[in-house]
This record gives sequence, structure tokens and C-alpha cells, in this order.
Amino acid sequence: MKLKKNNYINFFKKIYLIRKTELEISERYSEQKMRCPVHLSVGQEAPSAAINIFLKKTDFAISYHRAHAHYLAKDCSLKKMIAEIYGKASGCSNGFGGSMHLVDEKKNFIGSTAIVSNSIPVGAGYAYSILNNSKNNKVCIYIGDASCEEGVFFETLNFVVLKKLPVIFFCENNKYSVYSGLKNRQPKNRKLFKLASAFGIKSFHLSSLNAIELLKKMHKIFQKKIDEPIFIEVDTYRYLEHCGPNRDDNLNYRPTKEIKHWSNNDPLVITENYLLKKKFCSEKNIKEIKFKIDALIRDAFIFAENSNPPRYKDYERLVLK
Ligand SMILES: Cc1ncc(C[n+]2csc(CCOP(=O)(O)OP(=O)(O)O)c2C)c(N)n1
Ligand SMILES: [Mg+2]
Repeated sequence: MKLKKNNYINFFKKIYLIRKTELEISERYSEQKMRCPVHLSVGQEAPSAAINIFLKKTDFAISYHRAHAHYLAKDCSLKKMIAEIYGKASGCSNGFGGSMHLVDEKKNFIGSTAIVSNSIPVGAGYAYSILNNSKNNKVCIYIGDASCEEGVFFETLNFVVLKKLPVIFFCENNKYSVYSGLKNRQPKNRKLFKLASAFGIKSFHLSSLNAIELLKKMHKIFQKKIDEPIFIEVDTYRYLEHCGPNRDDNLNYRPTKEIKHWSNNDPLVITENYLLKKKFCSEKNIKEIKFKIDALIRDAFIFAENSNPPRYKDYERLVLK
């Protein structure tokens, strides 16, 4: 089946939703009403937006500390995410988890975790638990490039191959772990996807530098029946600091040329231009899409601000139980 006009439009919508939500968080963060650190995905919206065009609603996903994009790309509740970041009882983790502990069971988003690599064994365990159900669901395990440096990564690769678990490892390689570039952490020319293929996992290496090409290549992967564990590495780039609402280019841990290279190929600009060029949308359609999403975001912040904080007895009931 060919990619349809609607696939491209939905891809753009997801990227726009993630970008605008993250920028709104970034702008409002200094008001000090958000009760947790935030790892924003500005710049790296395209990978999760692309895979979620092809994942089924019934597939599962588990994420890491930079979870907002993964959660929103799976159509989880925006209101509950913002309320969670504000530490409110109406949040998706009842206000006790914050930005790094997002969950939406209705959408099969089984959680996110602050411990680097923790999505790997928990996601594989979840896949093991659904192995014999008939629905043929997959578990998409999001990881960052740094996750491929933890022991549990290798143990789990072995286990998923042995048990033929229905997992999709989805590695967003933004080249950095906090301030440390890959060249300081891994031997020269090491390819992450090759680590997985050495374990016998079918592995793919894509780039989000051209978001449309990414969508097309992702489509190719999902054209074939996936009946074994697979590993998808996508090169991508965050524009803001590792954790927090600001830019940190003044710290000089990333070359200016590299930053420019990625921001000159912005996924939002590329997808919007593509929709116009292909006449999938008129300028007016794009405006309407943006207007609707902006309103959803505004409502989510109003909902969060107007919600109550959790009560201690909820803490006893939900967390200490
Ligand atoms: C087990 C563990 N070690 C270290 C940390 C501290 N830490 C938090 S985020 C992070 C960087 C992870 O980088 P990566 O997985 O590439 O994701 P990115 O932040 O680049 O999206 C580190 C080292 C942690 N949370 N857990
Ligand atoms: Mg990284």
C-alpha cells in the first residue's frame, strides 16, 4: 500500500502538536508552576511522529526521560500530561510522577522512566507477557543513544532474540548524553544499529534530517510483516538543553556547524512545505490545523492550572500502598 495524503497530514499534525506543546512548556517554565524537571523534544519530533503513523492503536509503547513526544505521538491525553507536569491530581500519574513518568493505559502507553535504559527490560518483560495472546501486538521500546551503553541493553537483546519477542527497539540517536558526545563515549565509527544486528536482530538506520524521507523509509519497514524483534535507529537532534527550557549553545559542547545543519532542516518546516508543494493542503488548511492544535494546547494549560494538587491520602493510597 502506498503512503496516503492523510498519512502526510497526520505526520505534520503530530510534529506540530509536539513542537508547540514543548515550546509552550519552555516559555512558561520560568513561572515556576511546573513541579519537575523537563527534557524537551524540540527538534526531535519527527522520529516518534513517523513511527506512530504505522504502529497500531493496540500496540504498546514504553519510553524514557524525554517522553513527551512519544506520549503525544501515540495520541495520549495532552491535558493529563500538562497536569502531570504541573503536579496536579488530574495528571496522568495523579501528580506524583512528573514529566518523566507519563502513562496512558487507554492508549497502551505503558509508562516512561527516569532511569536510563529502564524501558528496555520493562518493555521486553511486557512483550514476554503478551507473547501468547492472539492479537499480534508489538511493544515499541524507546531508547536514547546512551541506552546502548548499559549492560541491560545487551542482556535484553539476547533475551528478545531467544524468545522471539514482539519488540521494536526505537533508538533516537541525538548524538549526546547530557554534554557528552558519542565520540567521547564510543569507539570511532561504531554504529549502534550494528550492535543490535550482531545479536541477530533485523536492524535499520534512518535519519530525520529530511522528515519526509524518514516517513517514506519508515513506511517501507512497516510494509513487510514484522514477526520478529527489530531495531530502528534514527539520527535526530535536540535544539534545547538536555534538561530544561533554554538553549545552551553558549556552553560549546556542540559544534555550531552541527547545530546549524540540523536546524536548517527543521522537520516542521520541511513537512509543512511538502504538504503545500504536493497540494495536500492549502495555506488555509494549514492555518486551520494550527489553530485547532493551538486551542487544544491552550485548554490543556488552563485545565492543569485549574486542577487541584493531590492530597496526602491519595499519596498513601496510590504510592505507599
Ligand atoms: C542509570 C542512569 N544513569 C545515568 C542517569 C543520568 N542521566 C539522565 S539522562 C542521561 C542522558 C541519556 O542520554 P540518552 O539516552 O542519549 O538520551 P537523551 O537525553 O539524549 O535524549 C543521563 C546520563 C540516569 N538517569 N540513569
Ligand atoms: Mg542522546
